Amino acid sequence: MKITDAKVFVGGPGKNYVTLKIMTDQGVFGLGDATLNNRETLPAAYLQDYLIPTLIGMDPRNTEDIWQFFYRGAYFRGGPIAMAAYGAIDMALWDIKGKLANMPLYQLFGGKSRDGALTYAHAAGADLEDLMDSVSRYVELGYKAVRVQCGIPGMPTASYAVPDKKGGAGDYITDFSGILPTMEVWDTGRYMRYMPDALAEIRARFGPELHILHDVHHRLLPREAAEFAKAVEPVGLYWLEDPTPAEDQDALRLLRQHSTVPVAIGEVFHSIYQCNKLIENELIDFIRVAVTYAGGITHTKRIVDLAGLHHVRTGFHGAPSHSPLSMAAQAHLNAWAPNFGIQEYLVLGTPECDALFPSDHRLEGGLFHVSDAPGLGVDFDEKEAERYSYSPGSHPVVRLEDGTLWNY
Ligand code: GCO
Ligand code: MG
Repeated sequence: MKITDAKVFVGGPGKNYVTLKIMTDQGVFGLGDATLNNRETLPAAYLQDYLIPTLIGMDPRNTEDIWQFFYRGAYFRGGPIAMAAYGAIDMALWDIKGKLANMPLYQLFGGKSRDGALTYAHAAGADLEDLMDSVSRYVELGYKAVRVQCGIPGMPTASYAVPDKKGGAGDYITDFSGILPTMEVWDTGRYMRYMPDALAEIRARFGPELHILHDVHHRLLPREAAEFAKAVEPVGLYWLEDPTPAEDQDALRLLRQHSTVPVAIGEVFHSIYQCNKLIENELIDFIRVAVTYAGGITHTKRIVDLAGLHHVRTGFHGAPSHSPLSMAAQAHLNAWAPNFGIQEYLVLGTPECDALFPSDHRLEGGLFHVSDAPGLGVDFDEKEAERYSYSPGSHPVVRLEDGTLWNY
C-alpha cells in the first residue's frame, strides 16, 4: 500500500484551519490538522515544501516509522511548527489505519474506558457579575465544568480572555484584523488582590458540585504563584492553569511546597522532553498538550502513558483555534485513556463548520461522545473549503504599566 498524494488547505469559517488530506493507492484517504494558531501558514509550508514530497510512495500503515523518519530524520528536531506538521501527518495516517480496520480509533488504542468525556467551556466577563451570567449560561447548557476569567477592577486594559465590555465574550483569543497585535496592560498586584475573593464568590454562588477552573496564562513569578495558589485553595478549584511561564519547570516546586491546588500545564509544549521532568517529579496534576502541536497521536499517546505512571491526568488543550479533526483525535484518546481528566471544548458546531467537517461526534450535557465511525470519524468537504482562505490574525502582546514586556 502506498501514499499517492497529499494536499494542504488553509482556511475555515472565521478560522485558519490547516487541514491535510493524504491519498493512497487503495482509495482510502486520511485527514489531519496542523493548525498552529496565528502561525498557520508555517506548518502548511513545512508540509508542502519538505514533508509531502518525501511522503509520496511511503506505506501509510507504518505510522510509527514515518513519525520517527520525520522527527529523527530532520536533524534540527522538533519545535511547534515541525511538530504540528508531523502531527497532521500522524493523525491522517491513524485515520487511514482506522478506516482500513473499519474501527473507530479508540478501539485501536484499547477500547473505551468511559461513555462520555467530561468537558469544560470558557466563561468570561468584563466584571464579576458579567462572569457569573456567563457561568450560568454554561450551567444551563449542562456543563459540569467551566473555566472562569474576569475583568479586574482598575486593571489598565482587559486582560487574558476577558471581554472589554459586558456580554462581549467572542473570539477574544485571536484578533483577525491583521498580524499587528493589540496590547494588554497587566498589573500583577491588582490581579492577586482581587481574583482569590472573586473565585470564592463564584464558588459560593454555584455551590460545591461545579468544577471551577482558572487560567493564569503564565503571568506570575514563582513566588507570586505560590502565594496565589495558597490564597485560592479554599475555593476547591478543579485546576489552576499555567500559573508561571512554562519554560521554568523548577518554578513549580515552590508552588507545590506551599499549596495542594491542582496544577495544569502544557498547552504550549510540543514534546515529551518538555514535560517528562514535570511529570516524573509529580509537579503537575494535569498535562495540557494537544495532539496538533505535540506531534500527533503517536507522540501524545506516549506522553499520556508516561503521565499515567505518575497520577497525572489529561486535560488536552482545546482552545477555539483547534479544528474538528484534532478535537476528534483527542476525543478518541479521551475515550480510551485510563488517566483521562477533562477536555477543554468550545462548541465548534456552527452550521458552516459542520458543513466543512461533517461528523457525528457530539456534546451532550457537558460530556463529549465520540463517534463510532471508522478512523477519526470526521470528513472534509473540499467544495465547501473553496469558500475559505487564510486571513491573518494575532494574539495580544502584554506589557506592564511601565512598558516592560510581559507574558501573554
Ligand atoms: C487555553 C489557552 C488559550 C490560548 C490560545 C492561544 O487555555 O485555552 O490558554 O486560550 O490563549 O490557545 O492561541
Ligand atoms: Mg490556557
